[in-house]
Amino acid sequence: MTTDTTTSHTTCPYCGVGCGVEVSVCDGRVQPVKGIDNHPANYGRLCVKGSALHETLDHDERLLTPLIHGEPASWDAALQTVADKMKQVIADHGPDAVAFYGSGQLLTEDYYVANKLMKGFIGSANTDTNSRLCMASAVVAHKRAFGSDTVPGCYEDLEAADLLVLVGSNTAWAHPIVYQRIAAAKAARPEMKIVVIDPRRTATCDIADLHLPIRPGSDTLLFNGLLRYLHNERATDEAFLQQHCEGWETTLDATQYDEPLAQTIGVTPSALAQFFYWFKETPRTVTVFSQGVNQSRDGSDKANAIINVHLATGRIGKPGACPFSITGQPNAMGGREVGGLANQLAAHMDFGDDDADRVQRFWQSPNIAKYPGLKAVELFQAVAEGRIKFLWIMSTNPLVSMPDADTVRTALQHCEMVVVSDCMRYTDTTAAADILLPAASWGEKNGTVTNSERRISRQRPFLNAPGEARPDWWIVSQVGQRLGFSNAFNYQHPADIFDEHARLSGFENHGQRDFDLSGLIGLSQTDYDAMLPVQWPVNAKYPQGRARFFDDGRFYTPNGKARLIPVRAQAPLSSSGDTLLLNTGRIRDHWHTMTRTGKSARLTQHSPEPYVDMHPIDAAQRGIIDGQIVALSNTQARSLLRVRITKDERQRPGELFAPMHWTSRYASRARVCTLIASDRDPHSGQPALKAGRVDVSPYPARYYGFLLSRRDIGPLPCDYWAYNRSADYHAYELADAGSADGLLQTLQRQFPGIEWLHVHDNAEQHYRLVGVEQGQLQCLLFTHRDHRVELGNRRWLLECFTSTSISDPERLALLAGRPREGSQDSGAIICSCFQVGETAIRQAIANGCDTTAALGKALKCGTNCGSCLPELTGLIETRCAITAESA
Ligand SMILES: Nc1nc2c(c(=O)[nH]1)N[C@H]1C(S)=C(S)[C@@H](COP(=O)(O)OP(=O)(O)OC[C@H]3O[C@@H](n4cnc5c(=O)[nH]c(N)nc54)[C@H](O)[C@@H]3O)O[C@H]1N2
Ligand SMILES: Nc1nc2c(c(=O)[nH]1)N[C@H]1C(S)=C(S)[C@@H](COP(=O)(O)OP(=O)(O)OC[C@H]3O[C@@H](n4cnc5c(=O)[nH]c(N)nc54)[C@H](O)[C@@H]3O)O[C@H]1N2
Ligand code: SF4
Ligand SMILES: [Mo]
Repeated sequence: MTTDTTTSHTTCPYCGVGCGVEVSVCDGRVQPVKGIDNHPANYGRLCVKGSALHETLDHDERLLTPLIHGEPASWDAALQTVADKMKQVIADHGPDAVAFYGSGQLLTEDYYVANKLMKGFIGSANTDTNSRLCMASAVVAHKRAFGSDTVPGCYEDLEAADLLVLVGSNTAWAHPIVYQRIAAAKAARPEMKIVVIDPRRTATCDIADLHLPIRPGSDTLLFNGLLRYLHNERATDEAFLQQHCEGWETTLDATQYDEPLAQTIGVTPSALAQFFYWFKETPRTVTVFSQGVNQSRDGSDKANAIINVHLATGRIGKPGACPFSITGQPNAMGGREVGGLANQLAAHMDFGDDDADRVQRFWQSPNIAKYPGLKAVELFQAVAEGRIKFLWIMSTNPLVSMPDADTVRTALQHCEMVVVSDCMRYTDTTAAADILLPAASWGEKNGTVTNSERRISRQRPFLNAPGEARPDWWIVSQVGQRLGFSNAFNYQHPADIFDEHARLSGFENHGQRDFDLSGLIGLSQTDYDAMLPVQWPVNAKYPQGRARFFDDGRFYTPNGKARLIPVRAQAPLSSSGDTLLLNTGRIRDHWHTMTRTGKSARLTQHSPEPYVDMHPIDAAQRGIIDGQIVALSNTQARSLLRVRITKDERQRPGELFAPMHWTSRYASRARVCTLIASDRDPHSGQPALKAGRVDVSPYPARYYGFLLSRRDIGPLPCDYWAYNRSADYHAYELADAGSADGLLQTLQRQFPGIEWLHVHDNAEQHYRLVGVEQGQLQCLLFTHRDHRVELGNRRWLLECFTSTSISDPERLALLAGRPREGSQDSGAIICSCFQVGETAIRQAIANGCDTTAALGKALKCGTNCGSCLPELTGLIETRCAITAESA
């Protein structure tokens, strides 16, 4: 028997680390993916999300054909409808009445075409992107300081640093392979110091020498304080400041503060002193910053406060020394290159006369945008006010990810036409669309992405797109042609687009612009296919790419000097009265709105439910007990989440943390963005997504429970439900303040004529219902008034859905919720790769495994992607603490 295997090298579609992924397709089946050994981002490693990529490629819930008002349509009809509407709106109301809203998950080629169409041919700059929610503050800070949006360093700098400061970055979960590289560097050089600055004690703190749990919003105060300290200690680099910087005096002036700094920012004086001292003493310092900085009402100032201390100490452009804005999405950086943000034109050029003229000549465009367009929040406001009448959303899910997301939903209802290009049929945003366009997905698409260290890598296709799905560049080009711009959008292959993008970057550049791919002009399709990962710029001076910018002390400002930016610190955020601060962000195994990771049972099990972390004091004040459902509410919305009362000072009092990931597809009321106000940074327009304000109260549940079903039942008629699935089952967690009657009726409708076994005890709201059909378990509902009552061995129950038949004695066991001979619940899955649960890990630790290596040997946990290593360490440490206490 022969097997037909093809192997491709591509790039992970998740985070900005940009890991190389090797995919083999054997007789049409995608094999478990591997890291590419010599890819400079990951050197063979993949994190748990990357390792599970092959589990997310099925066509379940894919959008397979264009839909006009829910009805299948031909591409021709859909594209013509879109183009006709755009023409009409532009004719009647001008170009600013149409808008695009894109994403850092588009490939560079897709993004380039969308940006060119809007800014160069329609003549409006109303094309913004979810990068507004992500990197916009860092972009402002870079441009203010360097005159260009340049990330100065590279991943090797993180390994070479003697002091690594991680600010508002949960690297362990959000950039796991960078984290592993840092952890390995620290293991090799234990003298390397790591400082984490984050109000929460995150998994990233596990490798930290020092954690500063600052009050949220106090980063500018902290870094201004550091600058003043460095000045007082004469630890600034006077020569560098003199020769290569300006703005020092005014910047220093702005760092005045009156109150004792440590107290104001909420850390101990000794911890603060330690951090300052290490910073002063360590020339090789890298400061990594992410959303705890960017997503703030003063995100740009926070970022400049960080860059200021690097400029003042000359710690930039040197191995192991730079400020490092780490990007979130796989192509956040590519989006910035093409000009995806409404306030950029293209190829790192702005709207000034020279740039606009240059880009117009290059594109031969009839109508170039002359001024910036609306930024995301304003853009959706303009939709709500009827100023934008046509909106095209590509590769993003704003009804989940935008602040005040319910208002965004209402805005779309007022829009004359909403077009959504997505790979998936059922998202909150596709539900609001008039026209749905099916996009090709990862594995089907062909193009390039740029990671956090400016490294361009190829995403190569290894599957055919299903149904009628098409690449985004093709979809946009087709509309461009139908708008009458046939020549400008006559692309045949992404390589054509990449070539044009490279040519524009080099056009009349003469070293004036940092972004320059002139060395990649004229690649044949074969060269493009074979392109190896390379860091921009790629030009005559740097034919192999450039690892570090500013090593020559030259910046992209008119006089070539970097600018220190005076930033006045605002007071830290604080809770007021009963209202608590709501911090939001990521969890380890989910990606954004879960459209891809929600398909992998392995990934879902790490955190199967939407939750909120709460400090024990706040919980006690409100009579909240661990594990119950709580309501988070404010004037905008109300959410229901499972509460986790935190231990070990993981959470500061007065502050909550909730993951951003859950959508209407996965839970009844867990879109936390509905609770967040649209406050934003005045310079970048980036919303303060980490700074919600909510009241919290116990949800008066009459019953709690769970439902397991062989069939997808969709949204359930109960107040709280949270959904996850595998190939064999669909699982729901439940709670409701009313009776379960509606739910029981739904089940009877869903499973007509099947055999039901049940027991119930009304007083306790204790139901056990098991539905069997033709000897096969179909459905199972267990409820109880008290969420603490353990209703059965969940893992075993789920396994029962994999068996083809259930024997008579087993039915009774099912009703009891436990296998007859009694076995232990494996507990929460800690190691997703090898499906190792907490129970087995605790057992092994009790039996003497006192290192992660020993656990790996005994159970294999932690030996593949390594994402669970921080948690394994935590379990070992807890055990040691208990042993020490009882000794
Ligand atoms: N698993 C996973 N990984 C991802 C993603 C994902 O969805 N899932 N998404 C990717 C994307 S697009 C992005 S942008 C990145 C984001 O990566 P990160 O920025 O690392 O992730 P977040 O969890 O959003 O936020 C980081 C931390 O900021 C802290 N923080 C909140 N307020 C403040 C503050 O005022 N000051 C400071 N110093 N810290 C604060 C939070 O407590 C949180 O721990 O992750 C990328 N990687
Ligand atoms: N509360 C809170 N909100 C946040 C954040 C936070 O920390 N807290 N973080 C913000 C940040 S940093 C980000 S980046 C955003 C992310 O938020 P979103 O961009 O809204 O989230 P995604 O789930 O990544 O949405 C991508 C969508 O595009 C589809 N898609 C995937 N690939 C393709 C493709 O190739 N083509 C097309 N056309 N569609 C595709 C997916 O199915 C999905 O529906 O969330 C922001 N919102
Ligand atoms: S760290 Fe994980 S999610 Fe990020 S690119 Fe690498 S494999 Fe993908
Ligand atoms: Mo992001």
